Amino acid sequence: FTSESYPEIKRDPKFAKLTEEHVNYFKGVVGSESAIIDGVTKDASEDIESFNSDWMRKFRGHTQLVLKPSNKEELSKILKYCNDNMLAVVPQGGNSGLVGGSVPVFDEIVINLQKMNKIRSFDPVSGILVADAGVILENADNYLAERNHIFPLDLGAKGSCQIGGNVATNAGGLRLLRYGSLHGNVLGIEAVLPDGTIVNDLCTLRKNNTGYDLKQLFIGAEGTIGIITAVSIQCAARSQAVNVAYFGLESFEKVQEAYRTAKGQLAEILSAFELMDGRTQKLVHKVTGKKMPLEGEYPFYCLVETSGSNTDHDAEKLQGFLEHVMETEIVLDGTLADNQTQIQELWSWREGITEVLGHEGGVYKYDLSIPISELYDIVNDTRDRLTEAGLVGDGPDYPVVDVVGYGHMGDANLHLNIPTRRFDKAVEKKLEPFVYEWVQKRNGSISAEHGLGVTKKPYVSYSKNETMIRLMKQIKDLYDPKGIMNPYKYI
Ligand code: FAD
Ligand code: 2HG
Ligand code: ZN
Repeated sequence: FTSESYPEIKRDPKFAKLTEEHVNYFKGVVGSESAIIDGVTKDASEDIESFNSDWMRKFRGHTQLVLKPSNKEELSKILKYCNDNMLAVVPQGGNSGLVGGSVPVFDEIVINLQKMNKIRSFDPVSGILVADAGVILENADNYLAERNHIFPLDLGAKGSCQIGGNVATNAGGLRLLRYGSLHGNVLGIEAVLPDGTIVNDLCTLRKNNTGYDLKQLFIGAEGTIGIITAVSIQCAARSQAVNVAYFGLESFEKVQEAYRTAKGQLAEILSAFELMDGRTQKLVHKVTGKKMPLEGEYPFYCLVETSGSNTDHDAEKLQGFLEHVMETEIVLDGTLADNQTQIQELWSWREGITEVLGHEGGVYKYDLSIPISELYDIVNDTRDRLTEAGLVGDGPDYPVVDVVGYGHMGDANLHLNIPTRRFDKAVEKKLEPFVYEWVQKRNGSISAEHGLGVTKKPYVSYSKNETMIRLMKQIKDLYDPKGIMNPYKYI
């Protein structure tokens, strides 16, 4: 999609168009090497295209300018100038977001945080890390690993996403079940507001009841009220003993039983419980060519991870759990990994799904919160609906390759994905608003963890009532009265 694919979104004429004078100002602030320019002057130092298109290659904007400030003072000058001159901006971290929020819709200036990438401090007693927003998640976690701690968030895009982007999207990921959401773990935030004000709320206290907790507004705001420049975050001690089991199951009822049993028997050492349907696993096999972890084929799979402090104790617990779920036929087959290589290999069958889904063309993605007992029904209902319409099948005549589901079972968060050979209006019409209505009927959420971006903005009323939307708009107007921050998205 480019902005032309959204005829309903028009470039807002209140925003100024970039001029050579603007560019000269910005170059004076960040230096020529930190301003990637295309179209205004001819000295583009880096390909601007990668900043204009998103991870899925689904959304593409037309920015002519990418700025990479090195510190909050530079950023403050940039934003104040943009605000004074009505120049729209898009904050950008690792550009791994899945809702089209991190790239421009039209010609908004991209402000990329990659140069603000220093760890500021770590306290091994409290476990509190303070780091710049542009630190890549995996780098933060490796830094913590050397100090026997763990970042409380992990996700498949860890090698490219930034912790500022993670906080801005309130990313959930693979271990939310164990460590909780960023709303609980983030203790403080430093940010720059559109008028250039530097907000220093980089508190490193676990407890602080001294008025409205304003940092929470930035968590999940997707760059619509300000740009996060640093975060302080509570990190747990890293577990010494990690084990992963991968199971094949005959039905979603059995997956639920397995989850209940895991919570009961593995209790405090359970650190992840992930769901994959058989179709996703076949797709990973087909695209990567890797041998499947289990001999037989099953309609459902789950990945269970334990993290504890005592290897013998954990192994005993896990062994007991395995014996129980096999004897009672809750699971039909399983395999266990207890060294790092095997563990990573099993995780790749879960973490690698997003990547392989895009293999044949485009993907329609829905990131849903649904009451757990009905979590998988949306996949069957959607598949039936598209099949009845003659849209799913093998071969080029059919736009839809398959309808698959996977996700964070422990968080009742399902990723409904419809991989396609091409984007097709007939498919879109069958999917929307069907999926959103389905979710609304069950009081679910149309965006569990990826955010609203440009894709979910028109549908927010399926999960938020009028009063809530009005309050959200008031917040937006208070922080960004001129509306320059990530326009056309979120609200
Ligand atoms: P970007 O994509 O650059 O930006 C995302 C949004 O945040 C945009 O609206 C942008 O304007 C804003 N933003 C970025 N940085 C800042 C900042 N410093 N201040 C203010 N606003 C900012 N998400 C999950 O929740 N769970 C998962 O398990 C998960 N797995 C993924 C796996 C893969 C393979 C991929 C590609 C994505 C996955 N995601 C997942 C999506 C997730 O949103 C992003 O990976 C991540 O949180 C975004 O970080 P980023 O630095 O790439 O941000
Ligand atoms: C995951 O859990 C991510 O793997 C991505 O949130 C989900 O691609 C998706 O739909
Ligand atoms: Zn996810």
